[in-house]
Amino acid sequence: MTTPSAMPEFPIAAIATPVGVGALAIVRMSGNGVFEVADRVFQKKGKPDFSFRDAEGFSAHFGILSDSRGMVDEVIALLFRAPSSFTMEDMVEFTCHGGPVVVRHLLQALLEGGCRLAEPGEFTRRAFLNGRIDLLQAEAIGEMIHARTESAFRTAVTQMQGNLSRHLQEMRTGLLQSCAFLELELDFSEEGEEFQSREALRLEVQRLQSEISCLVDSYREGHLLTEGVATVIAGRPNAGKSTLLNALLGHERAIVSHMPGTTRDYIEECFIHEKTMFRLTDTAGLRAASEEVEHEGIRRSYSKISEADLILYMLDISAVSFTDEVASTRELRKRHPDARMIVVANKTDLAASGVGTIEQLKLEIGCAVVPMAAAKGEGLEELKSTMATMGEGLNKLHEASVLITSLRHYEALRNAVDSLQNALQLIDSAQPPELIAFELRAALDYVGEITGKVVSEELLNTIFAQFCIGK
Ligand SMILES: Nc1nc2c(ncn2[C@@H]2O[C@H](COP(=O)(O)OP(=O)(O)OP(=O)(O)O)[C@@H](O)[C@H]2O)c(=O)[nH]1
Ligand SMILES: [Mg+2]
Repeated sequence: MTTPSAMPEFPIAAIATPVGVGALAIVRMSGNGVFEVADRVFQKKGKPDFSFRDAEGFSAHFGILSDSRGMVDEVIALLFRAPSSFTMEDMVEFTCHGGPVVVRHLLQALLEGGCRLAEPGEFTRRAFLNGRIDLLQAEAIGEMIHARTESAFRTAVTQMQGNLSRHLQEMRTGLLQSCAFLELELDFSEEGEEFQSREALRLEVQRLQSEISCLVDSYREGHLLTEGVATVIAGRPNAGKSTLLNALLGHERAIVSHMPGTTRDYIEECFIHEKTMFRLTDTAGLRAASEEVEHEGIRRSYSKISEADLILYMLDISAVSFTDEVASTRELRKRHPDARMIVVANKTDLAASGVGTIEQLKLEIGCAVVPMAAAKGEGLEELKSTMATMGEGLNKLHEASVLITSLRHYEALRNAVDSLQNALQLIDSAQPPELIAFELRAALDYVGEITGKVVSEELLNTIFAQFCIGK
């Protein structure tokens, strides 16, 4: 499974902390030969004979680090001996003062000393290739670093601890057992012996299929946790959509004007409320547009609506053409049954008969209706708390130990469910064991793709390319 680029022929080095000014920064290296490189560039204070080769693992040393032009900085060197390190290789980490130029010089010294610059995610990739973590855990590290909400963070931590990995491993063991029985039958085909009755096999495959299906279903909530709730503000021109976007964000992001058709292209911004992240999209108002640019804007509005987890349908209650708006919201709900919807009845300050109409709307549309005067910020808190109820459900979910959050895992598991479904059909139609075993093997491979038991070079490249250099 090792590859030319991942072969530990050269030690690798990279800056592990963000570029910029800070109190401290870390430059790390890993692989065969890091102690020799460290000896070339580092001089321990008061111990001229000190050598990393003789020092113990988990030891810290204070000294001067120099490149070819002289002293770079006073640093602390942390030494890790294989296999007790993040990558399971020999590692040295230097903590220096956190200036961008200092850090660059330090890295330069390590490159001159015999390291090569690490590729993105290469430290984590080595940790995976050397068997310290599986692919799921490696991805969880990436998700944890990028988590922007408490719940996304908790889910990543759970995944990093290996709960999902263990669950998948149990499934693989079950599948392997059934495969082994079927393959034994092939060896004893002349005797026509069954090592596991077809009924028992059927029950086992069914059990695994329903367990995997549960995981597949958890993706809907899981991806909302990590990627945020895709929330689209839609409605007719001039309803006050851009005013609402600005009010939720707390700053003037979108242009607001009394001219209908102001917003042409959609605008996306993140908004975090009560631990949940919402990806807000303000869209062009929906109407029969005569002009080409607006027409394209409206096409994009519909496309965003079709990807939404939550639709905030906004209407101007002071001008509401009641039957038209009821028809529009019903149509949207019919077309997007999976998305949740909140109707925002805006401009209550202008509508004398507002309250009556809102009650009517609730009855006619059958979903949450929040009255609002967006321009004054009235109703904003009620809307936020209605949005948060969706978030609350999500925040409870992270306590459930296994949850699918990545599209890659979702697709692999869906393929596994399909293969198991094929296997069930073959069992029911009394097909020969080799055909059934073939489908079980396929399911086994799909599940194995997730943890990295079965994995291609291309897949690894795609996964680790998303990491930063130094991780
Ligand atoms: N009276 C009143 N006016 C509002 C309220 N909310 C927004 N408006 C006004 O309504 C007009 C349209 O607001 P926008 O936020 O631009 O509306 P929009 O839905 O984004 O419009 P398009 O981008 O054209 O689709 C502006 O003049 C706003 O000041 C409100 O609660 N009360
Ligand atoms: Mg607008």
